[in-house]
Amino acid sequence: MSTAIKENNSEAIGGNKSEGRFAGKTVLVAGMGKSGIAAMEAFASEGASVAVYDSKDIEGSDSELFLRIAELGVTPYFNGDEPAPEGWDYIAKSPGVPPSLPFIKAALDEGASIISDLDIAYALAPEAATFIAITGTNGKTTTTTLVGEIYKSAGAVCSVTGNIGTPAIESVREARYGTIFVVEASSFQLEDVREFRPKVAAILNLTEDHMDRHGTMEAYGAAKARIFAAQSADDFIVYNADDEIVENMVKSAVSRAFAFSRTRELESGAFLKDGMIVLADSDAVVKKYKGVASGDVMPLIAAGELQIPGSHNIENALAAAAIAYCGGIAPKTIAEALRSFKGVEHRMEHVATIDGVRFVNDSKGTNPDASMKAIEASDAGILLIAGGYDKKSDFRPFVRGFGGKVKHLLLMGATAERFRMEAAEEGFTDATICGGMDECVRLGFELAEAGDTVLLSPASASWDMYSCFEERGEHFKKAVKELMI
Ligand code: UMA
Repeated sequence: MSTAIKENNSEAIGGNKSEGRFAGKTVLVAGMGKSGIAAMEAFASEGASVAVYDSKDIEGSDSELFLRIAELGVTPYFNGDEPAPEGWDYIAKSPGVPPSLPFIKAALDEGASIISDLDIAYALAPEAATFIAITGTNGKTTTTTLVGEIYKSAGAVCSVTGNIGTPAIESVREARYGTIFVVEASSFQLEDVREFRPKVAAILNLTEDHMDRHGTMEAYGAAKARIFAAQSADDFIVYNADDEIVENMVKSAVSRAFAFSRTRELESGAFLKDGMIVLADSDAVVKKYKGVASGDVMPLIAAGELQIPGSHNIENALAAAAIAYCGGIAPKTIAEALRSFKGVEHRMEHVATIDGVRFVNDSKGTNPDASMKAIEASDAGILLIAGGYDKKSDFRPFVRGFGGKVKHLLLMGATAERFRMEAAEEGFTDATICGGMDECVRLGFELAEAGDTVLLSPASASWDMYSCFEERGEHFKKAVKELMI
């Protein structure tokens, strides 16, 4: 049980731990992906009465899961079968399930509450757990991984979890006393949190994404701002001082603000000074480390020593340094971890160089802004593989940002046709719609000259053709390997 939960009164989510936090509660788990399965297991073992819903036919597609559901005595609602709205204490809604589903709205009208997977994880965390949570439109995965590496370098028992891949509910149930959870938190996971209270929360940036789900930037920003909603004055909110929207958002936080900036020097925060990544804590926002006088600038490493390319990665490194510093890690340890960090799979991952053509996997580029960062970090001569699930993003600003670096667009998936049209509106007509990944990779290689880069950075989610961006990235890597046979 985390410290903050201990301070909460009887209104806290769940109840008394000794009798099972959710004993006697009726819970409907909506969505049976990774998060839903973890929630079902957790509620069943806590003594709740559990039902599960999925629009798919789990019985027909995943017999192992269906057997487990039967073994736990859980009631299934699958394949169009919807539960009655009344009688639920909690709707444990998976992140990808929209709150607008009619049976969820009806259940809320009948008095049920939505409980987010982060609140469930927080309620079930082991004694003396600490949560660090990182959100933002882009850079979350790299920053979260890097913060995890910093904590590991410091010898901490650390679990890197959340949107990055493992549901936080699963991680907390496997963890031991005193674990530090470094959580990548998406807007889908944050929009319903009530009690989730990270010791250090961070908002990296905010640009247009997930408009199909949130509708407006205001709603999207409000969901992200939930990350600091339960914080107190003892906690920290780390934010990007170069992002005006984020800077304004954190003004309503009661926690202590600690900024990072790639463009200007700060009184307190992480920033660049003469090419060095440095920390300053002149207001003693965090604390004075031994031998560091208040006001001193603490140099970490030269930005050029980072092994992850691009200016966006300098931002990620600054953010990670600020987060870890607020979390109590000594500057020397932060510096060592920054220096040795090699990056994240599916994020500007170098796959192979064949006949002088580089193949780079940036499948994690799931929106135009993320893919823009990939373009910025690459040299001219890009054969760009893009397109996928339609999140209603506008591709025109992205195409305007190509800056002469992209030679040809290889498009696939649900957004291919709209992407091609919007590119043409911007005067970019070197585009081909392909039948899928294999064709994109083959054609990209055919069109490329030595020194060029075939870059997978789709600016779209993967869900129209794959179950996740990792699967898309693996397909790209397999298609590249086949070129070598
Ligand atoms: N489902 C319904 N009805 C619906 C929608 C979905 O029944 O209207 C069902 C699907 O049939 C499926 C299940 O819900 O069986 C999927 O649930 P989910 O989409 O919440 O997926 P999980 O497997 O639980 O994965 C989620 C995150 N997915 C999403 O937010 C879409 C994963 O983030 C995360 O890694 C995982 O929890 C563990 O925390 C992925 C993601 O794409 C990486 N995130 C988005 C992003 O980064 O942009 C936010």
